[in-house]
Amino acid sequence: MMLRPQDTSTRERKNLNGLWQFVLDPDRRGRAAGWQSAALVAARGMPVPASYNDVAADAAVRDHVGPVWYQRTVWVPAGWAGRRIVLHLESATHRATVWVNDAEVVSHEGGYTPFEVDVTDHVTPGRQSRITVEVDNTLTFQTIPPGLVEETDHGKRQRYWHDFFNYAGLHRSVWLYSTDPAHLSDVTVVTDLDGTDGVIHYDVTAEAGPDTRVTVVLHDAEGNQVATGEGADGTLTVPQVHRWAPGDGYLYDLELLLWRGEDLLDSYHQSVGVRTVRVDGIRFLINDEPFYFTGFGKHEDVPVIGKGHNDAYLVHDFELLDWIGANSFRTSHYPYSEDVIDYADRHGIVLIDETAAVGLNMGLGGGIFGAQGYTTFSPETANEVTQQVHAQAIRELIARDKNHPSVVLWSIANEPESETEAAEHYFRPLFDVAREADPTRPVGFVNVMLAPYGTCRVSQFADVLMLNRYYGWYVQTGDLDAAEAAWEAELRGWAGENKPIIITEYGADTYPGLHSVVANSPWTEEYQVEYLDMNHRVFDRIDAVVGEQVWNFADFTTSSGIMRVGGNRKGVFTRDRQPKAAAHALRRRWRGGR
Ligand code: GCB
Repeated sequence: MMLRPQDTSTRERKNLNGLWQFVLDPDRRGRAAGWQSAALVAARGMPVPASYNDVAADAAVRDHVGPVWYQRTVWVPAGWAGRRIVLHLESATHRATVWVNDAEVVSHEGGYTPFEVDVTDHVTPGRQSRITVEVDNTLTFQTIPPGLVEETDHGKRQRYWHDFFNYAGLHRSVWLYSTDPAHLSDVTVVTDLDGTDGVIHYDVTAEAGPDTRVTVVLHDAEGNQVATGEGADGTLTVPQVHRWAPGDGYLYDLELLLWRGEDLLDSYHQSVGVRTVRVDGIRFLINDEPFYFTGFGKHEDVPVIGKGHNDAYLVHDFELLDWIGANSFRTSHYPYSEDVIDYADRHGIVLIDETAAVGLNMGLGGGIFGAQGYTTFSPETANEVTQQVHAQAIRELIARDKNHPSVVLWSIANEPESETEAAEHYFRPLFDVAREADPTRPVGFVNVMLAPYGTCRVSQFADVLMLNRYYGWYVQTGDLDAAEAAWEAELRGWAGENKPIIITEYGADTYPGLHSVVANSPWTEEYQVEYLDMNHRVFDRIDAVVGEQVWNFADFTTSSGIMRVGGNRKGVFTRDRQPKAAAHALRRRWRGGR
């Protein structure tokens, strides 16, 4: 239960972004030595938000395995005397422990969801406080995503089964904020349509005494009051509602007010997009209209900053989505910054929202990744503890993003092992976890080519089939005729399941500037276009296909290996967002004459 920090008439935030002091702790000495209790020794400046890996020009930083320490001081505003003061971190990848002055205040597991702690008793308004965060990037069989640290003669080496670089650090904003001791603590909104009326169910929680009460006020985007409500939960009706719809990110503002008598104790603004999502046979319905996803799997990945959130890239990427005619993307392969989700709400971009459960598949070796020879699900590898951590990751994702109209589908994992009995046992309860946390949205997971039609034992639990396929790239390489036949044959199998199918990945590595006049020449810009055309011919022949998301929006950084040339090159844009030929081809398909 958490509300994202916000400035309102009763709330005040202080942003703690900027340069922090930073040291590596490869030998895990910091805790025993009490590094939180003094200024970090021999520290360098490190920007927040950013991954630390590429900021220093130093392999020891880039390839570091284990804890790092961030530290800064903050003046706690004098005006916050008597208020409740909270420290909020939007993410710390992959786990963190936080101290305020000498006191340990909170720890959090999972690199892509927020956490916060009441620090009122540990700070003094009008004085400075020291904030220290130990951030650990280690991945094990009991983390999401999983990994493995190998002790080699040359030091520790982090191995993992996912195809993107293990960037780490404080990737998103850090806040200190204040509220009244009696405060709002959460809100859930669920919307519906009744003819031309919009229906908004709301449920507010507060940490406040029995002598308090909640009211709500709904404004439209022009600021007109359209409905009010009394009590912590209820239903509002909006006549002639302006729906949230793909391409039309219309948002109402639901103001939550917490009162004691006539005194306003707390207020919070929750934006609300009124829309419905439903699966009906092979159709994916938004506002009861069939929706066809166009777009990409993306990454949070940019030069220097790594996985740090950056507003310039946020806006630019959405401009490029608009330019190319994409109406959606998947937050592959982890929950993205809340700034991204908010922006999608406002711009009518549809999201498939994914947990960080990527690489739960030790069969995915093939020379791409550096750790072969393990069994995915076993007492020693991904086990019941992993499953619990995974369940928690699902809960935290849904708790964070439940109120976003842009999010229409939960993806609880990317390309896990799914063809075994062990996988079936592992995943069955996780679908229940997702449905319990959110009964309103469809739930799925992303199926891998290693579990083709007829072999997958997990897709039976999914409302929507999400498939990643690389016919013409990893198989039938450079033979698009053979690829087309094989792909269509498999897809026709899935189409018999009577569920909507979204192709969540299809793509070909493409080295920008490499060309050929001869067809079927992998790595060239021409081949990427031919490859996409082939896929589109197949999709257009199969009614159950309700979406196409190309892998990937842009080139991105991976661990090193002989299958990757300066990272994964399946971007339709380069890492610095220049279009490859395929960008223009996709634009013609997705925008048509527009
Ligand atoms: C996949 C993965 C994605 C990889 C991609 C590739 O199936 O989901 O993370 O980057 O293939 O390019 O191999």
